[in-house]
Amino acid sequence: MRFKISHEAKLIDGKAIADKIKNELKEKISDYVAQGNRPPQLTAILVGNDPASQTYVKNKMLAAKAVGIKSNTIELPDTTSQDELLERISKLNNDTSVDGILVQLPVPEHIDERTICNAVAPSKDVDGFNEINVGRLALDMKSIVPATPLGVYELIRRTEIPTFGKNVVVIGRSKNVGMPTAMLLHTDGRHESKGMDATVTICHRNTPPEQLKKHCQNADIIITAVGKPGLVRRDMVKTGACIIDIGITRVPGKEPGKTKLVGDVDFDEVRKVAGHITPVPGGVGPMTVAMLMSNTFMVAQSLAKTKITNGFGSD
Ligand code: L34
Repeated sequence: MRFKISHEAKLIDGKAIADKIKNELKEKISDYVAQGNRPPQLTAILVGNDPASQTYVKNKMLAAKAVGIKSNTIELPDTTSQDELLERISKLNNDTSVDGILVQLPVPEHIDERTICNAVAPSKDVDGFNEINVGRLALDMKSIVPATPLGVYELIRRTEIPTFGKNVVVIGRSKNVGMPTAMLLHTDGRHESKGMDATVTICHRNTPPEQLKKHCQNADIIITAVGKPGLVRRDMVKTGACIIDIGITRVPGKEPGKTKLVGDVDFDEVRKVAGHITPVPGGVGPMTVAMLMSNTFMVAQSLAKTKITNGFGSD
């Protein structure tokens, strides 16, 4: 009798893990409120009407409601000037009833993303995009960590994928996703910030395809955040590797007029060799939303403490 070699990667169910995190948070927030604190408050600003951004913000508002965070979305037209947006942010920074502030990205082209991210008070910056939080993360200091990289961190940690001394490839070097993800993975776990002690290689658009393949073949964990369907193929993946797919692209579906979401990984083929793999949708996306809730609760707690110690609600 001949044995058929069949193998299928374990699915990392981001939605289920996100639900678990939200349930844990719901309990903690309910205890926090029972102790006499007001519920945490999250305000999102959405400029323009990009359908994907609308979906993501809607998912954030639904999650907030589910865990006991009060939330509000300020919707602004895409003609909003940078000064008007800065004025809105400044008002929220000074509003003691608001804990977390986020400006959903991308913002329209006439608005400078970095100026906007830096305008959010570091203490209320639940996205961790302010230069103070980015800098603190880079220095292994306690900081607010961006939700998507934090989601990837939690997926790896809760799935018990070993990282210490392992080879990780991060594909994509964006400041909001690729860079902070690489930061969490390569840094020393003994510091006050989170660290996973892996050997990290960062690949990007200027990495020659043959080199990308070589780096990936050597990786115990591949994390991709590019937005290019089919980028990670089966021949690039070591048997048993863990694949985390952050890419989200909308492509035409099977039925005419319908679309579907796909990641950067050739899922059906790669799952035959990988050890673990995240799906798209239902992988990193729901984790981003859950970790934003976690950041909002963390910020609310620290702002509440600041109020008690200095008598003021500001930073
Ligand atoms: N300021 N801008 C700011 N903060 C963020 O953390 C984000 N990000 C990214 C885009 N811009 C941002 C998000 O919120 C990506 N992102 C995000 C959030 C939620 C989901 C995906 C990306 C999500 O819920 N994904 C679902 C599918 C949603 C759908 O049907 O389109 C999933 O299962 O992957």
